[in-house]
Amino acid sequence: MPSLSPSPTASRWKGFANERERFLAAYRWMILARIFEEKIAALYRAGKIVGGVYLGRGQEAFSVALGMQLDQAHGDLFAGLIRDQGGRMAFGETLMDSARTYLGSVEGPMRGRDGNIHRGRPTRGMPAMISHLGTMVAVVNGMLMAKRFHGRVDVVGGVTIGDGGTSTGAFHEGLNQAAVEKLPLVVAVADNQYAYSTPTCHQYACADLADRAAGYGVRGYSIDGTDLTACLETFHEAIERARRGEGPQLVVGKLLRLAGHGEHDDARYIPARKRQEPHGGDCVALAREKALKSAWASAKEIDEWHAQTQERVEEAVARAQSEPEPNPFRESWHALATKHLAEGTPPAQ
Ligand SMILES: Cc1ncc(C[n+]2csc(CCOP(=O)(O)OP(=O)(O)O)c2C)c(N)n1
Ligand SMILES: [Mg+2]
Repeated sequence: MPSLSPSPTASRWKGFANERERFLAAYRWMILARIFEEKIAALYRAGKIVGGVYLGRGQEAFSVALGMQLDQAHGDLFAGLIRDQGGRMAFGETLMDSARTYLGSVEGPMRGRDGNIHRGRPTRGMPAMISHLGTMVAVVNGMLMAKRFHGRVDVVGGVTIGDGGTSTGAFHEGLNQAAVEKLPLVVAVADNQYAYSTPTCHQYACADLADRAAGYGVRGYSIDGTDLTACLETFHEAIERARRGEGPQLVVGKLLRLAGHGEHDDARYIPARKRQEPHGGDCVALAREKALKSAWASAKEIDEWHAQTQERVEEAVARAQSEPEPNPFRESWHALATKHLAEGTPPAQ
């Protein structure tokens, strides 16, 4: 979506000519994710969305910085969770795939049969999300091992998880396996201070989740997940190290969930003072401030990006709303993974 397209020459900024271009491209993905999710939340409140709506508000910088710097065309993988609208789109998911899945269109990758966040396109490096926390690590491990068996050792898999998800057995088993197999895996832990209403003091006893990296024998990073530049630089390094064969990288981003667990939750258990504390800021507002302060963009330009994005989102949603739902009498209810149904391709008539 950003007009600032990657140039093949630069390396430090992963295909972008300079820091400004990379930063603004990421910022514009963040704006798209924020505006799209606000629209989806409004539709949810109007009763137009079936199932839950979970927002990545406050986590866009951390999510986009990983998704944008992985290389879909090269064969990299990105497995996002419920707060990764930004990362998914920055990696390569189209706005129409997102809109169609939320609105139950038969034209979407899940043929309108699986809702909202459980969407993906495995053949394009995006496995469909499994809700059971921690399990996506093993899924990406398996995809990376399959690539390895086919001689591809230069692809990287990105997988995201929350602070709560790191307490599961599946997360431990997956990360341990990736470490032992030295898989090119980048694990992004969005430590947003809550799992539903459980604060992190009841979630883990170590000082920082990145401290666990040593126990797995992997490299750990702990960063301010609201600082887009820090996110971009850290994920750039983590991806490059994984690609060079240095094994899994564990990146922990400190931030705050700026929404309820889902839109059904008003988050009244999160004290207002948290927003004034370190890592409690809004990464989209902070990125705007930095863009203005660095004279990388003017307020007018940013306002125009917002207006254009809003229009694009309205168009995508209107189009998805005008499309049919799956016809229960004609639809084949086989798993979407079966060959003839893969990723939304309709069965041969
Ligand atoms: C194994 C498992 N246990 C419980 C749940 C129910 N559940 C869904 S989201 C969630 C909270 C997740 O918190 P966290 O990992 O911190 O992610 P966040 O929602 O904060 O992004 C829970 C407990 C689940 N999906 N899977
Ligand atoms: Mg959490």
